[in-house]
Amino acid sequence: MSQPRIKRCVGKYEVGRTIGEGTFAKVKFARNSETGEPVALKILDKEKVLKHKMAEQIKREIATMKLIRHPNVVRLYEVIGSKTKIFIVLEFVTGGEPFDKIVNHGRMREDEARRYFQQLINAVDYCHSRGVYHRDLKPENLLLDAYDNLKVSDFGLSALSQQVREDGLLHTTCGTPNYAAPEVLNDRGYDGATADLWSCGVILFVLLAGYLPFDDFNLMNLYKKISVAEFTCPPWLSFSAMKLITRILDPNPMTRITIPEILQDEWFKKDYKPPVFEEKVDTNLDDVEAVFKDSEEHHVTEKREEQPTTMNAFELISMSKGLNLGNLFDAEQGFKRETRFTSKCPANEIIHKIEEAAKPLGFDMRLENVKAGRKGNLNVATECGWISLWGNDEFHTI
Ligand code: 3AM
Repeated sequence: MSQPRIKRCVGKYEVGRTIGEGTFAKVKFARNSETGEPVALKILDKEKVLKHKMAEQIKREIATMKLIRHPNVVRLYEVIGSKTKIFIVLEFVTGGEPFDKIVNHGRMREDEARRYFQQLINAVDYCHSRGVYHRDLKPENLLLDAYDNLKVSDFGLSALSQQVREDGLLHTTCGTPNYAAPEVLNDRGYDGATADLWSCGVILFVLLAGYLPFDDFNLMNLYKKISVAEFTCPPWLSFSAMKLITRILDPNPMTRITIPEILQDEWFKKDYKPPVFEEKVDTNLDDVEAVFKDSEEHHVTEKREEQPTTMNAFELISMSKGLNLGNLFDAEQGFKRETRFTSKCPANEIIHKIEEAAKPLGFDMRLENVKAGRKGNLNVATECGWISLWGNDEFHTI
């Protein structure tokens, strides 16, 4: 028989299954119980965030992200905090990841890759123009919506991934430097804009080639290859695609192609559609402030509730003495009937409904053993004059 479902709520969000483990957080599916809207909840450990004195930077980044509205950037709706956790409420993106397509079907046609790349550049350009840099662009951060549009996630949340670096988790969860620019690996300080562009170049290469431009089992060798941009384009690449990739994967950030130059590139320009987005964004940042204040009044509660299980007909029959088909054949037991049902409604609502239905029929209702509380039992006894036998058209008096 099905077990009672545990319902977990964070504020107004009903939390569901785990979607995945990101680089710095667990991601869960959730639903806004007021609007029914699905969301993705990124869950962070508050203690870790605060321990590393990253709060100010993370707060700034989250606040900036709330101001970003772009069709190719995963929307950050709000941030909420409980006593121990920080929940970043994000737009739920349903179409999977473009890199799953490569894993399942191999490299993409140039037209398809170009469309994703154009959307990626649109997102990156928009965020850069607002002073937000990704600093960790890689396949896991690219999602697809139901209309096959690219959405970049974790934009501007670089403080969070740096946090993981300090925790040492980078080596296990986001340990791959394959997408990082040479100047990022040198770690001598870098410009976020040009570094992001390099990663876009690696992403474009993977979309078109089906494999990484820089790869080596040995990390030192990999670093060397990246630092001098040692890669070879596959023979099936068009000359103009190859030219663009080579201009992006320039190891010198000072001479690397810029976004305005990419927008003028022949290969890039084909079928380009400029993005349409909301210019005016009116956003309240009180929630961001509240999460990082340590007073209890700002915390949401995390609740776990046992949900009534929805039962199928067989489960109902097996639970219920009254509905045991044996009763129909065992004369000794008489016609005592018991019907069980489950409902998500509160007890008083159920009682009210039963009374409403029973009164006009002249039934005498008695309520027994009503225990208050979430899991209290409720027995309703009624003296009734009529009963309908299951599967029989006639009514029998008892
Ligand atoms: O573990 P996988 O790769 O299946 O796609 C993201 C990744 O899935 C998903 O959560 C996992 C860890 O990052 N994810 C992240 N943000 C998401 C969002 N806003 C998301 N899925 C849907 N909507």
